[in-house]
Amino acid sequence: MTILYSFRRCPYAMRARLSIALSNKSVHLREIILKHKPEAMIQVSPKGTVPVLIEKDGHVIDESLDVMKWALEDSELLLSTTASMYLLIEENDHVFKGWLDKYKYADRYPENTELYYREQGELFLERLEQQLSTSRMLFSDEYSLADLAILPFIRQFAFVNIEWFNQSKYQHVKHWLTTFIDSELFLSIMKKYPTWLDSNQDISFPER
Ligand SMILES: N[C@@H](CCC(=O)N[C@@H](CS)C(=O)NCC(=O)O)C(=O)O
Repeated sequence: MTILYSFRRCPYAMRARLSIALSNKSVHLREIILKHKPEAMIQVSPKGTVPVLIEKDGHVIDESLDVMKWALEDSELLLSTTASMYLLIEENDHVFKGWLDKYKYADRYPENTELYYREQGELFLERLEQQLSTSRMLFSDEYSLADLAILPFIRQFAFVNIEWFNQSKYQHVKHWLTTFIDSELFLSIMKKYPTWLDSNQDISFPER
């Protein structure tokens, strides 16, 4: 059985679970705690980040975007993924994510203010706002790989200061995020599971 090491609130693990939930594949979910990573996970992926997927033949996939591709292989969603979608995901992962961390933990980065970090992050929000002004999702009216990959990070950005976000000017982004958070899909990947311990039984995910 395929195994997925996951952490419920990690946006990278969320994008992996979203893709699996939308696929015809299922995994044995092992919910971990980042402070106490299981030895079995570190052994197969020493870099110690989630998600980590171990295929039936032992092959390890420990980058979230690769887990998405694994889950969605041969699916229309993956086949219709364009270069500009990958570019946007790259901007999310390599630029926006950095500002998100600094905004979220501004006290750890005193060289600039929380407001400064938020404004840097907002440059990406503005970009998304523009795209969402012409379609319900980022590239069309349907979820694309980019929506699934990026939404968990925008959710995190919003919840750093939800009062600010709710009164912000990003009407389309707000609507896009609310639709996502209220969706069956999102609820289905945010169920709470007990922490996996070596002795515990794995949990089948998704519950179908
Ligand atoms: N590039 C990796 C990043 C994954 C990542 O950084 N995950 C975080 C949790 S959200 C993590 O496991 N951090 C290790 C730690 O906090 O110890 C991916 O896309 O899978």
